[in-house]
Amino acid sequence: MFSHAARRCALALSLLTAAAATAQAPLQVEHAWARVSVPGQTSSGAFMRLTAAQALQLVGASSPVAGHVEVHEMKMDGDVMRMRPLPALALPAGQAVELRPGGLHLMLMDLKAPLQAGTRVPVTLLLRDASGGEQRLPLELPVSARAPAGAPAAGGHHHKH
Ligand SMILES: [Cu+2]
Repeated sequence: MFSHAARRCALALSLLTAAAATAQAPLQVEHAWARVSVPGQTSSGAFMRLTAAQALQLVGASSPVAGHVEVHEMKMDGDVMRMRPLPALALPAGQAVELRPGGLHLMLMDLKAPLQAGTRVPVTLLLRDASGGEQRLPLELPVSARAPAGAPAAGGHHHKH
């Protein structure tokens, strides 16, 4: 009986810890990955699912492996898929926003070296909250040729940068 109560107490404590961690990380990031690049390729995409606890905007990103990083969206222009940079991507509270091949994505531009499968690349997200405060969220993205298990599949559109 006693040990059962003690276990329940330990569980309650770990839930509290989890709640505290959530309060410090207002953005949930899932299935993050970056696509491999071949030598000579100047840019590559990074993808993830973002769910903000409170409304946030993704206003930029940076990475030591890229000259600069842009938030891109894909849009059909007639029958041609084109992408354009977004100055800010809204992340509504509690709503998952998918960055995936063929859709919204982070573009790692001016790559300094090829992204190799099996490695990880640091990418820092720059976020702005409703009161205008900015915060940085450092991530480590696994580099892969394709979306990891559980990540949304490609939208079916191939594009060139
Ligand atoms: Cu792009």
